Amino acid sequence: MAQLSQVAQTSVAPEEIEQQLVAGLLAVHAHTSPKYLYDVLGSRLFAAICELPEYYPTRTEAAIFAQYEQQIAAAVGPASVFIDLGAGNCSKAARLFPSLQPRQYVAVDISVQFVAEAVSALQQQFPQIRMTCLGMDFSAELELPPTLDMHHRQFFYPGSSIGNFAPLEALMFLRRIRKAMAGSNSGLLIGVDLIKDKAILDAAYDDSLGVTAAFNLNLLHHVNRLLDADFRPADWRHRAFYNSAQYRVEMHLEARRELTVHWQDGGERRFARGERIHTESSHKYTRKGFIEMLQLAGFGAVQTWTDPDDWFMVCHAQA
Ligand code: AVI
Repeated sequence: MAQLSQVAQTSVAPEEIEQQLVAGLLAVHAHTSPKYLYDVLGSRLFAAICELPEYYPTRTEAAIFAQYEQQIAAAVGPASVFIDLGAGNCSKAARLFPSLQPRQYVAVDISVQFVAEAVSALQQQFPQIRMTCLGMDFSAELELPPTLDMHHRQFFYPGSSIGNFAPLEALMFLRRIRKAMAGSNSGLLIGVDLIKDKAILDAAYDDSLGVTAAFNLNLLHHVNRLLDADFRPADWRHRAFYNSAQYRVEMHLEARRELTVHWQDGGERRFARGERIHTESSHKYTRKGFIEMLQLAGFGAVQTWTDPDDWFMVCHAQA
């Protein structure tokens, strides 16, 4: 049986996490990073969101990959080192393996344990592909092992996760990816959610079963564990809406009554009734705007594929 060639983890110090969380909670407009939505339960709730009728991105992107499989494979080219950023259960990359035929697969995720299990199952299905797992918060820095081939590096960033960065951060992130492609024949395959009717966007982030509400409220349990805080989810309401001036869906938690939250070392914050914590932004792009951003980040030729409604776009950008 083929073995995983490498499993490595870089982790963020707990003090850094605490400082970042407290600074956000004490800000005039309280906010938390969207990464705190993803503890074990949060990741499961996100997987459930992807199955919801209102949440179109996952199925629309999958349909684009299925319809344009051959064209996408031709853009990526065979025998690549396929680097999956935020690999999760690796299912999106695995679906492309038969057409892409990568030489090596590198699954990168903040949770190396979760991804390592998925990769060992995949390794048995595709013994000819060398597989590596890297546990890292690649949103902050992208340090790949020096042993990894510099040539034919193809990065994969599906699911419109790029939208969870503010536009300037997204540009910096794309620049870091571009810099990590020093060799020839490299590129980026990325999924991007496009601007559309507000009603469709509002429903996608505030579904009728309340799964997205549970996903958002679960952040409070996660923060309670990380900060030894006393948030009570019942005191908070999920709010999600498309902000058309900023081209982004915003998720907030809104206090149902006046309350004070306490955390370790005597920290506290009073929230007025109706006051909010901004927990996530999901930026939407136009095709033209995103191509311009790729060019600003230093990429070369770009190819795009969309669904018939132009709701979602898959792009391949050459180094
Ligand atoms: C992971 N990310 C691309 C999702 C999005 O659509 O922004 C997260 C999400 N938040 C609420 N629903 C889905």
